[in-house]
Amino acid sequence: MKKIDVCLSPDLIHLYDLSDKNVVVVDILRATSCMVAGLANGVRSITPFADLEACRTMKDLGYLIAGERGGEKVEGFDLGNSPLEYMAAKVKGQKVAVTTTNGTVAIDRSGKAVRVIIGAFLNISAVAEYLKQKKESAVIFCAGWKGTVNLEDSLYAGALVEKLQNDFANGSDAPLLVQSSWQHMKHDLAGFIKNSSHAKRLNRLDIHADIDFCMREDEFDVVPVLSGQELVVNNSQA
Ligand code: 3SL
Repeated sequence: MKKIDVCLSPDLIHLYDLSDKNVVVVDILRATSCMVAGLANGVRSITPFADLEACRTMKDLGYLIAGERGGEKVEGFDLGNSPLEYMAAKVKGQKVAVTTTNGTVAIDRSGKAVRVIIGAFLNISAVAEYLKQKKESAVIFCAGWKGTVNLEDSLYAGALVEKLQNDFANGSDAPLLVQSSWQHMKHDLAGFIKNSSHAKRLNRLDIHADIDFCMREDEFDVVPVLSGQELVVNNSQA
């Protein structure tokens, strides 16, 4: 039987052999929620960069450049890191290059995987169905915060493990851990997330609408996958 495993921090990913697995990268607040929202709303492609200055150079190649540090839009960039910005008319049909504190770092560290898939609550069922159709085992890779574990990514992992439980066996104790947390907190997701460290960090930016939006389940049915260097909507079922 295929296995599902969960990596709770980018600093632990070296412990996982990704070479024969699909990886679902998740950064609920807010990087992967932005990517899902953007690609579902007509953004042509999203190219992730761990390095800010490398991302900035993409402006000269005709890309819109997006990114945050400390949650705030980087000076001189076209977009910050709000999923609502990614759905604006000016972004439709455009190629976006993006850099964020944790999300794009996790994508960067997933390079050895068979497929890199972008997950969020916004497309959770679409991702679950996609993984079920594939023959490979999978790792849910939580972006966390600067190497530490966070609540919202771990709860997403628990929710996805729950959706996969009939098709995948647990690869370690981590899926069991996150699934029990999800079962405990899913009835008041917004309430628990409000008390998470990153929601508190973001409160000073007054972006409650972003946080509420990122908690919505199954708003979109797209599955973004990494194709070469860029994330695109999976159309081919490749
Ligand atoms: O760390 C990240 O990748 C970001 O999503 C963080 S923030 O929500 O923009 O602060």
